[in-house]
Amino acid sequence: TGSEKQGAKAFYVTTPIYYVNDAPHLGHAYTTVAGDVLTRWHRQRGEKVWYLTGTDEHGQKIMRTADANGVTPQEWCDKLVEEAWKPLWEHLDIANDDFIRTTEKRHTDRVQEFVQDLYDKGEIYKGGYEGPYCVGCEEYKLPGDLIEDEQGTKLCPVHKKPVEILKEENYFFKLSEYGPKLLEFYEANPDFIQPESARNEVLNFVKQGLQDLSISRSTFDWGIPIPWDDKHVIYVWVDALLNYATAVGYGSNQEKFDETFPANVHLVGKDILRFHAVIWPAMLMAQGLPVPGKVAANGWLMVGGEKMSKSNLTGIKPQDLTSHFGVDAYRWYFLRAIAFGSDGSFSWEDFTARYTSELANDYGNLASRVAAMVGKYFGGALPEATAAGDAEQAVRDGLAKAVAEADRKIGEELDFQGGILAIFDFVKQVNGYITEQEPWKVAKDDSDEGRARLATILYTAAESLRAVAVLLNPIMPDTSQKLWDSLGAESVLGALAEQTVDSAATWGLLPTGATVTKGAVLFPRLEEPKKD
Ligand code: ME8
Repeated sequence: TGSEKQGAKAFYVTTPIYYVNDAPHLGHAYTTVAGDVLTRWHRQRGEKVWYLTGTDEHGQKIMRTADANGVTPQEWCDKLVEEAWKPLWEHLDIANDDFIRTTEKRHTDRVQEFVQDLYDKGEIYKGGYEGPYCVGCEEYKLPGDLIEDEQGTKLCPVHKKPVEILKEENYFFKLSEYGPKLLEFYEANPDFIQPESARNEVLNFVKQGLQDLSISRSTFDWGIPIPWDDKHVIYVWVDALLNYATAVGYGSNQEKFDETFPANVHLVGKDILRFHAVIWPAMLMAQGLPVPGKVAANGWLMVGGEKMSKSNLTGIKPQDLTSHFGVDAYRWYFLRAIAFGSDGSFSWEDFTARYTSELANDYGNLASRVAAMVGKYFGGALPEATAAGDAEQAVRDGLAKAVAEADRKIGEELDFQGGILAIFDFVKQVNGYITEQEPWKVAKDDSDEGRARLATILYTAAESLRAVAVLLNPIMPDTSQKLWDSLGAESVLGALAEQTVDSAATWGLLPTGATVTKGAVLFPRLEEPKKD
C-alpha cells in the first residue's frame, strides 16, 4: 500500500459507453464486471488506476426511441441513466472512477475542438456517400458483409434486421490513408488486439483496404454540431470514441490527461472491435496523440444460439440473477464459466451447479469449517504453527503458485477464467490438506505434540484463507470482507482494501492470537431454482 507514485501514469481501463435506448442487460454487465475485476486487481497491486464507464447518448437509435416514447432525447437519456444504468453499476459493486455521458458539456466542447482540429489539418473533406446503413449498429455496412433473409431482403449480420439505404452529403475523415500505418502498428504491437481471432479479423479487414469514414450526418439533428457547418452533426461513433479522451482531461486538464491517457486496456464486445482497433487509433494518429495499449474483445453471451441483445431480450435481468445467487456469485460466474474472448451461454442449471460445488462446497465450507475448528479447539484464538513439515510446505508452495498464476492471468493476460481457476485450485488443495491431516482426529491426542500438530494444521488453513480473501477480493469483494472479518484480520492487518497481491503471497502475515469467529455464511443455500 501507499506505493502509488505521484505523477506516474495510471493503469487506465475503459468499458464501451453503452447506448441508453434501453436498460442494461447481462451482456453490458459482463463487460463492466470484467473491467471492474481487472481494475480492482491492479489496484491491489498497489498501482494507480483509472476505471471509466459511461453512456453513449447521441445518434438516430436514441432519437427514435425517445420519439417513440414521446419525450425529448435528453429527457430519455437522463431518465435511463439515473434510473437504470447508474443504479445497476452500484448494485453490482462496480468501482468506476468516473462516469461519462456524451451529452455533457465537458465532452461535447472537446469533441468539437477535436474535429475542428482535424478539419484544419486537412484530414476531413466534404463528399457524398450512398450505402446500406444499420441503425442498430449506427454503421454503414459493406455490401459484402450483409446477409439475406428468405425473401432476399438484405439484413445486418449482427441485428438480423433490414438495412436502410442512406444517401448523404457528408464530411469524411481520410481513414483510407491510415491503412499502411495501422498495419505497421499492429505488426510492431502483436498484443494490441486480443484475442488472436479478433486480431486476425482486424488484420484481414485492414489489408483489404480502408474506405474513408463518413463522420457527419445531416438527416437528423440529435448529435454534436459540426463546428464549421451546423447543418451537420458529428457521427455518433466519432463522438463516442472520443469519450476515452475527453473524460480524462483532453483539452481541459493536461496534467490529468498526461497521467491517464492513453488507455492501457479498452474492453469491448467483439461487435465493436473495428471501431476501437481501426478507427480509434487512426483518429489518434491523425491528431498526433498516443494510441492505446490494448483492445480486448470479449465474446458474446448467447441465448438460443443468438447474441443476447436489447431487442432479443432473454427475460433474465441481472437483478433476477443477483437476487437468487447474490451479487458476488454473479460477478464470479460469467468470468469463471466463459473463457474471456469466447462466446458462452447462460443457464440456471450451470450457474446453480457451479454455485453449489465451487462456491458453497469448496470455498464456503472451507471457511466455515476452519473457523469452527479454531473456535472449538482453541477458543477462537489463532494458534501458533510450531510443527510445520512437508505437508505445510506443500500448501505454501501451492499458494505461491496460485498467486503468481492469478497475477499473470488476470493482471496481464485478461484470462479471468484461468486466474480464478488458479485460486480455486488452491482452495481445493487446502481442502485436500485438511482431509488428509484429519485435525478432528489429531484433536483427540492431548499430548504437547498432538496440540502442536493441531495448532499447525489450523494455522496453515487459516493463513491460507487469509490469502484467499485477498486474492478473491477483486472478484467477490463482499464475500472477501466477510471472510476477512471472520479471520479477525482487520484489527491486526488493516482493511482488506489495503492488502496487496504481494501480501497474499507473503506467508505468515496473520498473527498468532488473531480472533477467529464463525462469521456470516459466505454462500447461503439457494432457494428453489427459478424457471426461465
Ligand atoms: O455499441 N455479450 O453500445 P451498446 C457480451 N455505444 N457483451 C455484450 C453483449 C452480449 N450479448 N451485448 C452487449 C455500443 N455487450 C456503443 C459503444 S464505445 C465508444 C461505444 C457489451 O449499448 C459489449 O461490451 O450496444 C458490447 O461491445 C457493448 O455491450 C455494446 O453496447
